[in-house]
Amino acid sequence: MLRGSYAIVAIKQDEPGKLLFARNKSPLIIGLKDEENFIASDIPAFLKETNKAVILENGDYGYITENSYEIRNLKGSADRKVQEINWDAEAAEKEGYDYFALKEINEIPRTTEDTMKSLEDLTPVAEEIRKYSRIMFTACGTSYHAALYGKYLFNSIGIRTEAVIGSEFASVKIGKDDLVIAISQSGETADTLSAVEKAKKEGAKILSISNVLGSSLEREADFSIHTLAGPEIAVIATKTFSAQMLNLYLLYKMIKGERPETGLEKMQRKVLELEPDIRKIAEKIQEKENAYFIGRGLGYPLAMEGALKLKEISYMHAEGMPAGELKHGTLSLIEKGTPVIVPLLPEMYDKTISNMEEVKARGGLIFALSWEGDEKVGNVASEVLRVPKTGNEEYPLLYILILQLLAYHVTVLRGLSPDKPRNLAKCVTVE
Ligand code: F1P
Repeated sequence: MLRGSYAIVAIKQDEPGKLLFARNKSPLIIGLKDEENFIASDIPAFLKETNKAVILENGDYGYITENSYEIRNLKGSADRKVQEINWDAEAAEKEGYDYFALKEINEIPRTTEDTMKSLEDLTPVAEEIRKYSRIMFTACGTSYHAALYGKYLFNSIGIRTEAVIGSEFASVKIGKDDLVIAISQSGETADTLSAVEKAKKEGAKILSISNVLGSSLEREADFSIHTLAGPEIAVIATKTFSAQMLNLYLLYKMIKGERPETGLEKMQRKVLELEPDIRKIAEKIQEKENAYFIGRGLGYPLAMEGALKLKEISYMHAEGMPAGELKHGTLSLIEKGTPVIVPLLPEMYDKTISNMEEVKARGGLIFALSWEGDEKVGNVASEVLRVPKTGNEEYPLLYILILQLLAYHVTVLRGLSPDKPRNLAKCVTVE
C-alpha cells in the first residue's frame, strides 16, 4: 500500500531479533559481519564494524537477524551481491579536527592526488563524450555549480553544452543524440533522479558523477564516474564538490588533447596554508548581514558556490552572480562596509577589475582571490588572498578551498556548527 520513496526498518514485538526492512527510491544498505549484521541508510554508519555491504535496490524488502538475512523484491528476484567497500573507517571519524567540514576541506589535496593516479579510468568516458551532439548537465545545489564549471569548460572547446537544475529539467526537450551528465555527491537527490528518469524516457544516454558506490544515480546511469573523495559526513559538500570539478577538468583536458596541470595537489596544500589569513577576513565578515560574490567566466560558478556555502552554514544572506550583472540591480544594495568577494581570473580580468571599482566607489569592502604576482588587484581590493600562479581553468580548483574555509570560519565565529546546518540534509530524497 506504500507509494513514493521510503526506506523503512521495523521490529516486531514478538520477534525482537529480526529487523524487517523495505526500500524504494531511498537508500538502505545492509552491513555484514560475523554474528552481527547492520542496516542503515548510509555506509559510514557501520563502516567501523564492517566493510562488507549489500546495497538494496528499489522494491527490495526482507529481514536481517544477527547471523542471517533475506532479501526479496516486489517485482521479482533479488540476487544482491556482497560488496567490499574500500573506504577506511578512519575516514568517517573526525581525527582531531573540530568539525567534519574542516577535516573534509583538508582532505581535498589527498582526493586530488588519488584522482590523478587513476586518470586512465577517465579515457573511455572522454571518448564517449565526443560521440554526442549535445551535453546536458543536470544537478542540484552545489553539484549544479560543478555542472556550470563543466559547461563553461566544454563550451570553450566547441562542445554544445547546457546545464539545467534538476528540478527544472522537466521543461527541457531532450533528444536521442544528447548525453545527460548527472552530478550528485550522494547519488540519491530526488530532483536529479527524476531528471534522469525523464532523460532516459526521451532516449538520452546518462553519465553519472557520484561519490557513493551503488547509489541510485549510479545504477540508473549507462556510464559512471566515481569520485574518490571517500565518505563525506558534513552536510555541506566540500571535498566531493572539488572532486566533481576536478573530474570535469580532467575530461576537458583529455578531450582537448592536452595534459592536465601537474602538482595541483601541492598547490592546494599551499592554499590551505592561507587559513589564518582567511580567518582574519572571516572576522571582518561575520557581523555583516549580507555578502555578495561576483565572478566572470569560470569565476561565476565559483561566486555562486561561495555564496551558497556561506549561507548554508553561517545563515548570513549571501548572493552569487556574474560580476557584470551587479550593475543591473544589486549594486543598489552595496553601501559602506558591504563585503564583496571576488574570485578573479585572467579571463575578462580588466572587466572584473572595473566591476570591483564600481563596488569600491560605493564603499564596499572587496576581498579578492588572485595569484602571486598579480599587481593591479591590490589597488582596488581591501584584501587579497593569493594562490600559486597557474592557468585560468585551474584557479577554480584552488580558489574553492578559500571559499569553503571562509564559510567555515564565519560559521564557527558566529557560534554555529558547520556540520549540521538547520533545515538541510546530506541526502535530499524529496522533490
Ligand atoms: C545536493 C545538495 C548539496 C548541498 C546539501 C543539499 O546534493 O544540494 O549540494 O550541499 O547537502 O544537497 P547532491 O545531489 O550533490 O547529493
